[in-house]
Amino acid sequence: NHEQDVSKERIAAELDHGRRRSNGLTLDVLDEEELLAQHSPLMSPLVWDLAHIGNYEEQWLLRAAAGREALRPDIDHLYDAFENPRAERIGLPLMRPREARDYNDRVRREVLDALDTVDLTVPAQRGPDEPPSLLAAGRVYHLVIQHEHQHDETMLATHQLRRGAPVLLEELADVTALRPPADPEVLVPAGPFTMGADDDPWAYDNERSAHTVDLPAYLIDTAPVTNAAYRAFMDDGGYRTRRWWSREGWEWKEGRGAFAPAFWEREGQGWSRRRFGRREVVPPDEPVQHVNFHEAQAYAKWAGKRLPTEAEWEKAARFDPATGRSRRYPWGDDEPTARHANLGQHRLGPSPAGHHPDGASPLGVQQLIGDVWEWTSTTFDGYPGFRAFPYRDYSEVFFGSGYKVLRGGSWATHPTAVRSTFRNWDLPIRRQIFSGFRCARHPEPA
Ligand code: AVJ
Ligand code: FE
Repeated sequence: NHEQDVSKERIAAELDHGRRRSNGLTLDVLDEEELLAQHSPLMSPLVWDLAHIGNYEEQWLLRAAAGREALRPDIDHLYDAFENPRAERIGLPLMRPREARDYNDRVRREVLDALDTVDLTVPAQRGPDEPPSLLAAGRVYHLVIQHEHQHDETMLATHQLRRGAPVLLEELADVTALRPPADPEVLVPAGPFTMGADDDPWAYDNERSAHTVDLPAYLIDTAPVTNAAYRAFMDDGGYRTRRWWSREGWEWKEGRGAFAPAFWEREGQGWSRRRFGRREVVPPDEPVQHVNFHEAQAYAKWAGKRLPTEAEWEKAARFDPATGRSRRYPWGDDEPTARHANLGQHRLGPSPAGHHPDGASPLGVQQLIGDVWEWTSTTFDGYPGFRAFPYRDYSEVFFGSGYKVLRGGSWATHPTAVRSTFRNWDLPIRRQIFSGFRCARHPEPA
């Protein structure tokens, strides 16, 4: 029952977790110069993300949800993601780190003050022609909490692109039991399942509404594709063989001169990689990450398989054949713990394939949530009856324009910011994100 989860104490605690994390990626670890610098044209200066987080919170939790007067309407345009492409943010008159910290603190104090008086028990919908309520079930708070964590993951991608001595600490690998799946693939039987969410107070507009999707039977990998498996593709000339690649994929690869996942470097006969300022041998058993959609698609074709569609991914990640019900997570409806999934930046990378057996789906598919975002073959679009909430620019403006859907979250994703219905999207050429994949295929005729 999701209703029970909606408490103001929980909201305040989650807001605090997000802020500690944001500060831990910025003010606590980098000097002013590094915070103001642009580490890659793909990314914002970290101080932009930081003040954007505060400004977003001001706009949605202070002004829109609590009806309070604007604190800094003059800066809205600086921190508007659409007005300012990432590569241009360095040229804006941005707040300095200290100013951003003071601003964020001030917004947060007022938000917590207003939280005491807002009513989260209002109906979700007043009338058929009224917009859905921002406050009902704490929905707008959940969106803002997730927004901060999404930017924290983005800031981690900036850290990965940054040069210089390591600044991020890795908690000792608290990897759970290694119990690899019995088979490399499982058969998902044909039939309908419920895709998307109606009553989840954390769901974004693009996860709604719940609808029935009937799928033919398919096979899906029980673990994400590993570095070792990906190397077999590379060693077999995968990056030199035209027929494994789509036209756009080949064009990207040739234009870029790509020959391996991002951050990999040749070392003797093997490969090393850069990870948050350290150089290390590529671990064979970890899910491959920093591959883009084209690379994932080429590997799948080489392997005689294909990428799963988004619906196939979601069915594998929540359908329980015993009850016919769709769960919130592969393991059930309980919120993730370290036992279930590698989420929340405890490690600075994925867990080796075969870990987190307690996070397996009823059909025995592992590591669907956490570790690496998984590319699907589906172009990001709205579900039937889509209705933008709370604003068109969150999802709707990206529909139908060639963004590919990624599912399941990564090691860098906070547990509140992912579930089996959560949809992420990016351009097919992007690989600075913590992206990997698993394959699917048509079952052999019996
Ligand atoms: C859902 C990760 C694609 O970072 O572009 C952040 C999330 N939206 N601020 C992004 C988002 C507005 C979004 N992704
Ligand atoms: Fe944002």
